[in-house]
Amino acid sequence: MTNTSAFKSALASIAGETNAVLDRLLPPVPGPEGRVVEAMRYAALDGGKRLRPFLAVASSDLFGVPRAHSLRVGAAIEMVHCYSLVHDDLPAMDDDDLRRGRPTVHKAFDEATAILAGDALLTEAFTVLSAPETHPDGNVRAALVAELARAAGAAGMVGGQMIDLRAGGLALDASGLARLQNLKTGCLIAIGCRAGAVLGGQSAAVVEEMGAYGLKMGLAFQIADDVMDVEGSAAETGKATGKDAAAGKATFVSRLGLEGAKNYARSLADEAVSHLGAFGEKAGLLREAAVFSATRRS
Ligand code: GRG
Repeated sequence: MTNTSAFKSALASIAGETNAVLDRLLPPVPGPEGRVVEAMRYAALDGGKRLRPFLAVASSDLFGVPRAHSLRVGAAIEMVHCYSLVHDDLPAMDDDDLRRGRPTVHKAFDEATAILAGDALLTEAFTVLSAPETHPDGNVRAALVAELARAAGAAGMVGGQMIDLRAGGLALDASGLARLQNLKTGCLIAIGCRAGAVLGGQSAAVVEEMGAYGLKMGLAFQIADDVMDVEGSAAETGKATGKDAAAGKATFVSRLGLEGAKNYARSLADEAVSHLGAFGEKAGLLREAAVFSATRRS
């Protein structure tokens, strides 16, 4: 098996395990409130690469963390990711009709239900992290809660989304774009890598090193998204393409050119890999994940 196919098969297998955990964590409920749970399940099940759970599990594997723990952390991060997609697709934000090859949540349900489903996915993630099934040590659980809160909030994803919504008026250059994307997308990608080290009881220095890997691979991942918006089709990506150019949005492609953006993504993947040096062969899947992020087509 080549390294890349080993990565793809690990990604698929962790996605399958994550889907089963999410299914168990989000059971349908009867009564009128059941509609929001139905929308949460629509948003969180059936679809998505599950890259963030993969990173949480593969990073945890470096430190011998039981899968039962790392899969719950991966599922919690995925809930936050799914909430961000549901809200990002709303008319008040990106106004998208298609996500993961299906109608977005506000199209399949309605806007109010989509807002509530996103809110409930976000809060449910913290219920999962704070439960003893996630880790027997309350200090570790508190550290995970703090990590996810920081990554998702105004100092992370929400802050990045705010900059993005204002970006038209900010005339961002490539380094301004990198900051935006580190906040908007990178923090939530990096948190899975950091969480693996936290679950494994590692020092702050190791948590930082894993986070640096995650941030760089996350930026490569985002640049590949900009490239796909120019080169990809909706059939390949499962969402509308060509939107950035149509909206006149600053992207890595508009700032660096198509080849410049691809080269930057590749060099970030190399930098990401340089943070894994201490783990030798054990980090093979994470190295491949960085390459995938820089060169992906979906
Ligand atoms: C609404 C608070 C709030 C934040 C939204 C992350 C985000 C912030 C919006 C997503 C917008 C977007 C399409 C960004 C491009 C990169 C990205 C995060 C793509 C989606 O992630 P994937 O490719 O998706 O991991 P799947 O469907 O595979 O999970």
